Amino acid sequence: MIHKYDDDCIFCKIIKGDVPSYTVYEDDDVKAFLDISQGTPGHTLVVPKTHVPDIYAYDADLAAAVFSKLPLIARAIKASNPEIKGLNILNNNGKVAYQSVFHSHIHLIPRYTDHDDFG
Ligand code: DGP
Repeated sequence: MIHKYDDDCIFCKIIKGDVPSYTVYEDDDVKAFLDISQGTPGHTLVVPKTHVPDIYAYDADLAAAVFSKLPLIARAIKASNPEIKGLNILNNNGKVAYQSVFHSHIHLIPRYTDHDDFG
């Protein structure tokens, strides 16, 4: 796959290695790295290596290449810490949906404690 690169995109710079990140997983199509916030330890972002702004720009091949990796990466996150009890998977599209970086990415957010407020 030929990867599109955007000079102004922070995630393109991370993928290229020009901005440092902590890599969780990488192959020809995707890179997974720790989110800078780490408000929840292990919070990981999975990004396509080609610059696409959001879900609307995916074709079926790119969707398969990216989303098929989620179980593998989820298992790696779970295996990294026995305290992890669950995982949220989140993908924001558009400013009103709280997207702040316009290179598509999927949040994998591990959860550590049991709580009863989700019903
Ligand atoms: P979103 O709001 O869904 O667009 O999430 C963007 C996420 O990207 C946010 O949780 C913080 C993360 N982020 C922004 N800049 C950087 C960076 O330079 N490095 C890393 N590792 N994460 C970043």
